[in-house]
Amino acid sequence: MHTIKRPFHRLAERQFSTNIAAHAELDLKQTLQSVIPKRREQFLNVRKQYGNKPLAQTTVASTLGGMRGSPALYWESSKVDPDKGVTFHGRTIEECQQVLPHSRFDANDPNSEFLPESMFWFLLTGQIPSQAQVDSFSRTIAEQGETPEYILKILDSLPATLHPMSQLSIAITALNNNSGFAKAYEKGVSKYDFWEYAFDDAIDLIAKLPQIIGRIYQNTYHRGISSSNEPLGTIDLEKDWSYNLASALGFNSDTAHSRNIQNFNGQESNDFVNLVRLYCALHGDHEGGNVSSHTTHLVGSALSDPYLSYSAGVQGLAGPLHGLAAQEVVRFILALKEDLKLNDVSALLNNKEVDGSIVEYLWSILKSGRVIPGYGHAVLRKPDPRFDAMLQFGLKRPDTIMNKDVNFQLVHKLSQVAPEVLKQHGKTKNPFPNVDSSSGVLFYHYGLTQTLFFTVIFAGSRALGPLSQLIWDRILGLPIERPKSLDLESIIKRVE
Ligand code: CMX
Repeated sequence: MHTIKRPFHRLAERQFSTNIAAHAELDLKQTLQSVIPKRREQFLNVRKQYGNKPLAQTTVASTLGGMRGSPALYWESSKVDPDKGVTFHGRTIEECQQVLPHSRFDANDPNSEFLPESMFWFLLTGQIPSQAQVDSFSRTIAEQGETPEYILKILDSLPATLHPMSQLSIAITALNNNSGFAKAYEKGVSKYDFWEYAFDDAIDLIAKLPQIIGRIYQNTYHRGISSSNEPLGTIDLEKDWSYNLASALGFNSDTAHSRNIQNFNGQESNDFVNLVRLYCALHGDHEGGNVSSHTTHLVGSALSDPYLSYSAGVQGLAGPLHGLAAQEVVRFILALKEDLKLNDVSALLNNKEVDGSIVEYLWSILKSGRVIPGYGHAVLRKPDPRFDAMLQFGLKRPDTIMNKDVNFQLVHKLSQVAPEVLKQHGKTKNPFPNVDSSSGVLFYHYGLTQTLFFTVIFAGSRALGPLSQLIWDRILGLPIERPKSLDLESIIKRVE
């Protein structure tokens, strides 16, 4: 392992510059700079003091079984407790909902949700940003939101039949033409300065996701934008990232910035933007071992730039056992509704007969060797608190969702009956709903019915955690990952 010897002179210069002192509040990069020295020192101390201590003894089952339980990864921003679910720098989802800033335009809306920008700030620095800090950060990323023409041309050239996740990973990969990190590396910049370039790339990538995601959606499902002279996905510099993402999708009543393809009124538009905010903030990070996060971290450990690293993570997210599950859940709910002819919300409430037929339906799925989508988890052993938070979004809107939407009611109902069935089935270690159970039906409710597309929005949100970690990987000078692999004979030899 290498030791970082050189002081962060650029950091010191910045911290004491009159420029910063003149402003009451630090921006995101300055806030990060202010927390780096202490954390670096802690990191180096832990490595020095405990470097030779065993952390855990792995088992053959773990090596042959997806490395379950093997504490092999370092991750700064979040932890997943099997019973409590995810915490971000020690704070639960509920606490984040209480303390992280919302859009300044929604100060009086009791149903507004905190911003993914606030979450990114918190993940990266461990500090709760002020409203002014988040407003200014939202502005910064909106200002960087224009996607280069060549990326849009690449997207426009792709067949609409290409999976939207493939389109997304192509766009993110090609965006690495923007990478200051790759250019700095080529110029021979000191490795102690890498993180600043990784930071700039990460912000640039996150900023461009709304337009990229919007373009993929329009091209795939609305035959591009060429037939219309109306604006689409124009970035509103005053508004937050989720607002601009909703605009880019055409799911916004703000026709100055988008086509209003759903004909939303102001309330529907506002609710959809809040759904995007909640969804993206909650899906941003889930410790380091999940496929998308781990892949980003692994590829980044080879000093591939943030665009290449994250596009690799996106490809992992496209797997049906990971990010694709939300689409599977909606398809499952629609099939369940049709097969059992459940078209009326009132028929679902307090109806023991319906409960019985749902249970029977679940058994038929399990007996045919299929999984119940949206249930189970590699780490969690209780209902996913992200599921609860998304469910609450619908429960808080009785007049539009809870008492009106059969799909949402079915998700709610399933969460009450499926765990018992899975427990009796006896295979699943976690018989409870995971995050994917509730998210897709909410998008579906607002007219985003293209289930294949859900994972693309997941990918937009998942940029937050892995890119924040990638910056820390460069701050701490983490080395290239190179775990040991064993063949079957070597395993037998070691344990016999
Ligand atoms: N329905 C039926 N059987 C299930 C099940 C489910 N929802 N979840 C797990 N099982 C089965 C597994 O297939 C496995 O069976 P075999 O022993 O025959 O192979 C057994 O239960 C044990 O699996 P596990 O240890 O509980 O779960 P894993 O850690 O291997 O897998 C997960 C976790 C999420 C892939 C799995 O629960 C699953 O396939 N769920 C359905 C798909 C889903 O909802 N995915 C979203 C996950 C959230 C995310 O990461 O994005």
